[in-house]
Order: sequence, then structure tokens, then C-alpha cells
Amino acid sequence: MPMSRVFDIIEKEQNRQDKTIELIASENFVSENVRRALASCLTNKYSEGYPTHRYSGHKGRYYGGCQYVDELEEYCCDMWRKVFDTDYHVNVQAHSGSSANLAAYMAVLQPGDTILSMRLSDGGHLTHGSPVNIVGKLFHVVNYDLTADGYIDYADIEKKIRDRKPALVLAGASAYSRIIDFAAIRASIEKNSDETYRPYFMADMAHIAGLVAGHEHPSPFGIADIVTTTTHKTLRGARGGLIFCRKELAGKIDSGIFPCCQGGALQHAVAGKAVTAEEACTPEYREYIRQVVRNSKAMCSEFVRLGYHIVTGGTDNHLFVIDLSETHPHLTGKRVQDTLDQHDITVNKNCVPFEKRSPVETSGIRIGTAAMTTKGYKEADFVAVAQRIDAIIRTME
Ligand code: DSN
Repeated sequence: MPMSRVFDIIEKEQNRQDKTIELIASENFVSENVRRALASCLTNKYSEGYPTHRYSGHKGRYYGGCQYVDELEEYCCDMWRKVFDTDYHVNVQAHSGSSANLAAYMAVLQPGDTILSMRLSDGGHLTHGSPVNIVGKLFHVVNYDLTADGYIDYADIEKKIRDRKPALVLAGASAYSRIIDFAAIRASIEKNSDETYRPYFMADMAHIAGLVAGHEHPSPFGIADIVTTTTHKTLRGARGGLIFCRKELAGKIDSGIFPCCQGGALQHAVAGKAVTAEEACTPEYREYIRQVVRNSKAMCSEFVRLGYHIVTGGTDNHLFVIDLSETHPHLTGKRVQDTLDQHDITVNKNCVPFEKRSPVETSGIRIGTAAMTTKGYKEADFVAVAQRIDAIIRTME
């Protein structure tokens, strides 16, 4: 069989990944075992439906020959409950975080219902109801505000629960560097609920899931009704999504994924997620996550020392956002991203709170430490990278 051109392209991408300093907060490097699982024969298998003994009411597959993928999917579910020390129901079939979120909304909401969430430009996510995403087109979206210094305004969340009566309150972010107080949001929901009104509380912990697993961030389990995540960011695993929920929502959530939003499960991805879960239970992984946070704080402090403005002034997690709008008003996030690319440093342009530029240009960049911590970087390495980025930005003055 002739060699495919694809493998030449993959080799070039491998070289890029080997030589660049990877600071995109949502990226990471998977283990050989995760790659083996993803590249396995499981990609050949159709498995619409759920394992035979599923307790959610969805029993059985729509294809024969599923005895081993049944065993795999049940094991994967058990392992993810172990990672987060929870008895929540879990669905491991979501192809991505976006699919997980859409399926969760479709499971418990009707089109036109109101979702209360963080806006994209403040650090939220497309699937939290941006008008250009299907979620914004299907549902009525109300956003809560940030305080002037960029923190989540919990008083505004409570006010909007009371005044706008959302059907679902969503906590979670793609570019927020501070602890999210799930318990405070739950308290606001309880204060404003009665027998006629009680919104669902959903936590999208995609960015911080590894920190939750490693006890470096408060857990949403036992607080939120539904918890969604991806498995490839701080969890450092196969690309994909998960949905956890209180047991009474299990049937609805399973229907939200299949048949509502997806067809057949990707069992090679389920296998990759199962290996990811095994790895996330190890002491080595817990130490890795602690180092990710130490590195993030060290690098962020160096940028502060160098005179940069960090949204909220610092970080509690694996990422932070540099707001260039006041310190470097002539620079856009896009220009900085493109220039750093030329120096083999990979970041992404990012909107900042109260953004005046378009999402294509932006006034900020987002930096995360999960990927380079996997490559062995410690605090001093990240401080040196901050100094290198500063030196490059100075040449752009
Ligand atoms: N947009 C991804 C991120 O980089 O945070 C999440 O989907």
C-alpha cells in the first residue's frame, strides 16, 4: 500500500509540537497508552445505545457484537466516578465538550427556555449561549456580569436568578483565572426557589476538571445537578466530553446524548477516556496538577512584576489572561499571538472583560501551564518564558 501523504503532515505537526512552547490553556500532551487506545480496533465498532445493564432506562445496543464495548463503557463510567469520588450517573459518549453541553441542555430544557451564564467575552464559552452558536439560537440567554476588577459578580447572579427566573443556571468558563464558588451559586438558587420554581444548576468544569480531580479547586459534585467536562485539557487525556448528573436525571441525560444529539458512540474515544481516568487516579497525576497551579502562579506573578495587567490581578488555577488594552493599547491579541508563533511560542488571542475589539482581533492573550508542565517545566522555566515573551513584546512597541 502506498504511504499516505497524511503521515508526512502528521510528522510535521509532531515536529511543531516537539519544538514549540505550548501555552494554550486548553491543550495538553497525552500518554502513549491514551494514543494506543485511540488508535485501536475499537474505531471499527458501531455501538448506538448503551450497555445492557445501564440503570438509566436505556438498555441495550442497536447492533450485535457489543459484549466487549459494553464492558469497556461500564468500566469507563466506573473509573470516572472514582476520579471525582462521586456516585453521580455518568455518560461517557459525548464526542466533545460542545456536544456534552448541548445534550445536557436538550435533556432538561425546552427550546426558548432561559439559560443564565457568563458571556463569551468575559471568559465564558461559545456553548454557554453565544448568539452565533446553536445554544444561543435555541435558547434565551441571559448573562451575568463581572465586577469591575474581573471577578464573577455573585450578587448579580443572585439578582438575575430572582428577576429573570432562568430554567438553568450555568457556572463555568474558558478563560477565568479564579476559583468558581459553586456553593455560593447553589445558595442563591435555593434562596430563590420554591415549589413553583427551581432552576437546574449545571457546572461546565471543562477547564478546571483536572484541578477538581486533584483537589486544587472546589468540586461541583454534590452541588450542581449536572456537571459537564472535556477530558483533554487539564485532565490530559483523549479528546472528548463527559456528562455527570444526579441519578434522577440519568434517563434524560442519556437520551440527550443518544438519540437526541449523537448517533453511535466512538468506542476508541471511550477507551482513551478510560485510560485517561486510570491515569487521573494516580499519585503522579495529583502531583502534576499541583505543579500546574504552582507554575501558573509563578508565571503570572512574573508578568505582574514586569508591569502587565492580568485580569483579576492574578490566578488561582492553570491559566490567566493578560489584558493589553491599557499597558499596550497599540497591540492586539492577534498581533501578539502571530508574533509569538514566529518565535515558536503558542498562545491564543483572547477577549478581555469589557472588550472593545472584535473576537478576531481582541485586546488580550490567554496563557495556560498544563501542557508545558507535562513536558517537565517548573516555576523557573515558566518565569524564563514570561521574560522571553516580554522581550518579544518589547520589540513590537
Ligand atoms: N475553546 C476551547 C478553549 O480553548 O478553551 C474550549 O472549547
